[in-house]
Amino acid sequence: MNQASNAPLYATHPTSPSDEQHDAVSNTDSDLLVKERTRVEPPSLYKVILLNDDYTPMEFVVGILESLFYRSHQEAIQIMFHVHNKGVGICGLYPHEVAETKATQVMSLARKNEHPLQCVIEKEAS
Ligand code: TYC
Repeated sequence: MNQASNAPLYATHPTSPSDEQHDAVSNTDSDLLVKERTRVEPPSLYKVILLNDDYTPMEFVVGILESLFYRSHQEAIQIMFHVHNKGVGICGLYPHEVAETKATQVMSLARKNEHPLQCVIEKEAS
């Protein structure tokens, strides 16, 4: 191994709002070496929301919640009934790209099975 034995093999990145990134600083001979500290905001989260309809079978919605949102069977049944009774319900909270992908997967699986199930995403208040 041509690396100091205790050096990490990967780059670390901030994990909480209080974390700071230590930006690299150019250091030509004439520059002062000043450590810049830039605060990094955590990524915004988006709710993936299921909408109720009169035709999508309950078991199909439960299956979606188990397979795409990794909910337990009991949780999936609870969320499905919440949507059935209240009209809308949250499947999960994710960064934007993940939320978009989940919603697209829900709609795609629903259409393949000829169900009118609708799924939208909404930015979480921050
Ligand atoms: N209301 C549907 C029915 O009675 C079940 C359902 C639940 C549909 C949740 C959509 O997001 C949904 N078969």
